Amino acid sequence: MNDFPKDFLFGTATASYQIEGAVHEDGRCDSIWDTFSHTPGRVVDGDTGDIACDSYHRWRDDIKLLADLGVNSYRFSIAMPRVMPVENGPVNERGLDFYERVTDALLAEGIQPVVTLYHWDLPQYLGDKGGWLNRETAYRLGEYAGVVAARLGDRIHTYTTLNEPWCSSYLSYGATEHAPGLGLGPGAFPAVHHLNLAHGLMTQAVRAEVGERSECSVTCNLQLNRGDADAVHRLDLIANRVWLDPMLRGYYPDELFAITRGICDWSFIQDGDLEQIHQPIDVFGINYYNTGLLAMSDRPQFPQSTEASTAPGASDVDWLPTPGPHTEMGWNIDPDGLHDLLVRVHNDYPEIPLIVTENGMAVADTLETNPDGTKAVHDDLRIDYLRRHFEAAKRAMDEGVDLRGYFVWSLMDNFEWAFGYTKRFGIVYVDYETLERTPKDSYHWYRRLISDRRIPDAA
Ligand code: GCO
Repeated sequence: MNDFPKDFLFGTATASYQIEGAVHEDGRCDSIWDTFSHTPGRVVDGDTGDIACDSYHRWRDDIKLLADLGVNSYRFSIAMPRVMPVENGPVNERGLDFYERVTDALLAEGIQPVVTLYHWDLPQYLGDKGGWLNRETAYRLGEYAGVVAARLGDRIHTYTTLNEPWCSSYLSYGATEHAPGLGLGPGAFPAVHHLNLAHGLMTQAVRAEVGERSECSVTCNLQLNRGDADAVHRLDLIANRVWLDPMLRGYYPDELFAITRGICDWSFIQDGDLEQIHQPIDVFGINYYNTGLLAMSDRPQFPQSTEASTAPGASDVDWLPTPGPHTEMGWNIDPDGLHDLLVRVHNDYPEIPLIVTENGMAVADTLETNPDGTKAVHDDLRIDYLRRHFEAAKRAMDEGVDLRGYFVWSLMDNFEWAFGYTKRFGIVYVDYETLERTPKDSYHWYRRLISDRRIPDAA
């Protein structure tokens, strides 16, 4: 008996700035992440994405790794700075050529491309005008989405508009952890709305090119929090329903306005915006890693440096330490949280099929050399993590959740944003001196899962 249906999408995920490098090649312009990573003190060890995994040159090797793994899909992102490097300038065909080559090579291996149109590398020229605080950014992203879809068309299985708008707004404008790192607290709410607007405009632009021949989607890192019920409810509004309701239902919840009264007047919402945002999509992507534990608090919390600062409006919520074990990121391991999150979203939005667009674990991996000179990474912790999360997803499916696929983050170790190269999420090890790739034990484990469509028993 197989655990997963025949057309279930098994994949791995990556993102342009995290793997490509080649930041000055073929006409690419700077992104806000180039600026941020080159600003001293922003990224651990001063790491940047200048070289990263050099996938811009080694993409054939990477596709070979995918083919050997046996995945039927691959989630990667397209860098707007390669496609539209000049403000109001012509489209950069060389940028599109690169992604077209990747797309066709994937298809030749029977691997469906699942494209993220925006995975945080906003062109710096848009950053200079306020980035996501500026409504115009949403329109530029819409145009860009249309340009990509016009070139790649229905060769792309699924177009995903945004990756984790929570990070692109709260973590980037509310807090200081991600580019541009402005630390504005509740000043991040305009970015939230403009990202929602961009999602709607991008979806319409893609549809105008490919109609129903490709699927349209968006990916959010929805939160599954535990603890005090009031606190959990507040964070649900701020971190989950702030995306789900406008995108899938065409409104912001009244309660969201109520709990943010006094810190945001939402006057940046213009007439007609919600109709623009509320576009039919085919599948909703969820990135899941861990859970939170919350309590109500009577301390005012702006600004401060814990996760709460990234959730304006949650100013009366405390994040408590979670019970272990934890990953190298300090994130708790809670597979039930994935099950509970999938069931919750399915119950509240039963019309929309779901996909796990990211799940994985940072481990302090060590590269070992076998007696015969070959190399190996024995990442049992990651295998255990993945096994338990696949089981949790499977349990949710057995209970009726329409889950269409699962993408492991990540195909290979890469630039982990503010953590630089210090955190390894890959199922393939990258030696950053030589850029050599070595499949880890988890890669081999995942290959077995895919070929059997069944979760291998615990060792
Ligand atoms: C995100 C991004 C990825 C990360 C991954 C691990 O979720 O932050 O989509 O780019 O690398 O999640 O933190």
